[in-house]
Amino acid sequence: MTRTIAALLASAALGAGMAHADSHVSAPTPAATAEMRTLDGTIVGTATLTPGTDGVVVHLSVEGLEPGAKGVHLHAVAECDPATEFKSAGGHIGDSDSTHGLLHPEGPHAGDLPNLYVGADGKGEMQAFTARVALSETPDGMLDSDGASLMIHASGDDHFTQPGGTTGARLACGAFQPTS
Ligand SMILES: [Cu+2]
Ligand SMILES: [Zn+2]
Repeated sequence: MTRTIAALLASAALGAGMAHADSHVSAPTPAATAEMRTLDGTIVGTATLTPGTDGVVVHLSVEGLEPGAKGVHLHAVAECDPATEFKSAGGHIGDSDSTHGLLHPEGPHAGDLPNLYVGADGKGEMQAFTARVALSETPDGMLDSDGASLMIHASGDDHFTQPGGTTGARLACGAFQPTS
């Protein structure tokens, strides 16, 4: 009897799977991922970029960081060299086109994002949607020849102060790699 029910459940699950496949809509998957590392090389988390119809979902998950608000930006170059204190990653994407800050009247930069909040346990998670960047391989795209990176800063971004919004030192950097 139990065996029969298990078999029925298995076939029901299979049927559901087939129905989903027939819908011709596949679940979105990240187009690029980045391993987040601090200056001493410690891996503190992962970032992903998933393209939607008119923008990109950025997801960031971290652990082992000091609690509090951390500024997060998309930087212009996929190069996280600790010897340069991560200055190798360049500035915020679009920093020559406008003013820094999600809340600045003349902003924001294309690469500006909301803050990451790290809890008392050192863990934090951020998900944000932005329509100001694209994952294209064109010069403006994040998968152009010099790529793009995600930067976590030591302090929270006030989304207004110039040039980088009170975010302080570059704490952790991740260079995006295409997943395919
Ligand atoms: Cu930054
Ligand atoms: Zn900026």
